[in-house]
Amino acid sequence: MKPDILLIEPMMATIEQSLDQNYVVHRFFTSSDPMRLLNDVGGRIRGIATGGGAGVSPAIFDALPKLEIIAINGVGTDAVDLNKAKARGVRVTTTPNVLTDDVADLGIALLLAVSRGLCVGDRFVRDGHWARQAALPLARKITGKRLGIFGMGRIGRAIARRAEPFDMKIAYTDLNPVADVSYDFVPDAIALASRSDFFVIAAAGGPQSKSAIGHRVFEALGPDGFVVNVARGSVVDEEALVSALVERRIAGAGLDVFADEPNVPSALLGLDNVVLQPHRASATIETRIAMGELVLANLAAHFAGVPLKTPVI
Ligand code: 8YV
Repeated sequence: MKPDILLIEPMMATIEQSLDQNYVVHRFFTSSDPMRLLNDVGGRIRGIATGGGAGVSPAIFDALPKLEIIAINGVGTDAVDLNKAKARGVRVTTTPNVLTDDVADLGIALLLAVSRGLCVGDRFVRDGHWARQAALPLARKITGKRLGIFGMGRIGRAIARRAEPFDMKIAYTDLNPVADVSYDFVPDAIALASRSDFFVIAAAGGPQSKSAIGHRVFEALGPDGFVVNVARGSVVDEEALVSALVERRIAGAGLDVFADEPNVPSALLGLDNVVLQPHRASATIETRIAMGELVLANLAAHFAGVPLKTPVI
């Protein structure tokens, strides 16, 4: 008998094929009446595959009395209630390491895109302004500048490594100094921002970091400073960010994540000092295959009764 699992968001076709081969897969995202689906099959579901952003809502969690494992296709656990999982004996796995490079790459890409005005330049060419000899404002240089990284975990470190060849002066904030990195540790985000030209957010989401980056950080960063966020929208006070951008109290932002995805504050849409992405830092074919394979491996290990590959709890 194949175990029943709930698939909260789509995965790559090849990964979904493997899921279908091994499980009875109930697709939450294609259901026309998801609550009815939960009513009908909730009592049989033993596993969930979900995304880091999507997680597991309390309504879903509570509708699955036989749930044994949540396999997150991502590294963030902030959208899953780990306390509830622990209390109910539900195992949770993520896909660490395999997405680090891509998220760091997109962090650097956003940093360059916003400082060099890549999207503005692209629109300028497409709209025929270049041919009409119109002027485009000068961009900002990144080589040799000061980079502040908020969150020196795996992804923060990978961003720092990529910034080194740009001769950037790197400092970071984390809960504590990180033992094996040589970059300057700055104990709080405001102090970090005041000594940064570029402020990159790479911290895990969740209560500990909620709205950690707000008005005072943007003030400390100043009108020549740029923000990049490849972590979670929840780490930023989004209203404060939007007003700082609209009023040009900071120079610009490159954003892959937002407080209420997929809703993006409409004030950002008309700004030329902002580069926007639809939460896709890990969305390359190579990485999504590797992530999907880890999800498959964790589910398989669980149902075979052998140790999980990448457990959180
Ligand atoms: C993914 C993420 O976009 O790793 C995470 O926590 O949020 C991203 O890598 C997501 O998990 C896929 O939905």
